[in-house]
Amino acid sequence: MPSPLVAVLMGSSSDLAAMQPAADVLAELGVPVEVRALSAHRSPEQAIEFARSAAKNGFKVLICGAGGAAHLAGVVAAHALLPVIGVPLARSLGGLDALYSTVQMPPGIPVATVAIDGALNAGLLAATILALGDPLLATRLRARREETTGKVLASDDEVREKGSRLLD
Ligand code: RP5
Repeated sequence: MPSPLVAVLMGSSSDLAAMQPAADVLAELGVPVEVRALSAHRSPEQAIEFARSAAKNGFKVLICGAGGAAHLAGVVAAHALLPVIGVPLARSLGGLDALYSTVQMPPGIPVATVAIDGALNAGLLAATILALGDPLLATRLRARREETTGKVLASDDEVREKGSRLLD
C-alpha cells in the first residue's frame, strides 16, 4: 500500500457520507488517501497532533470537512505547513454557519474553502495541487475534465432536441 498523500478529515463520523466524494475521486485518480474523523472541539489534541505531524508523515494536502461551528480546517491550518482545503458541510442553517466559520480565516493562516458540501471539488483541487509535480496525475485529471465536458455537451444536444420538439 503506498503511503497516503492526502488526508480527508471530518469533524464527526456523521460527516462521512458528505465527505466520501473527496476520497472517491482521489481513489479514482490513483491518489492514496487516509480518511479520519477528528474533531477540533471534541478531540482537539488528536486533531492538532495529526496536523503537526502530517508533513513529516508524508501528507501533501489536507482536506477538512465540518458542519456547524466548523473550526476543523482552521485549526488544522494553524498547525500544519501544508495546503488545507476546507469543506463547509450543510448540517444546520443551510451550511452558511459552516461556510462562514471555514472561509473567514484571519490573514496569515490560509484555508482554501470550496462550496458548501463541495467535497468532490475539494478532492479535485487536492489532485490538481499534486499534479503540479506528477505528469501522470495531470493526464488523468485532463481526461476526467474532458469526460465532464463530454457529459455537458451530450446534455446540450438533448436539451436542443427536446427544445426544438416543443417548437414543432
Ligand atoms: C461538527 O458538528 C461535525 O463536523 C458535524 O458536522 C456536526 C455534528 O456532529 P455530530 O453531532 O453528528 O457528531 O463538529
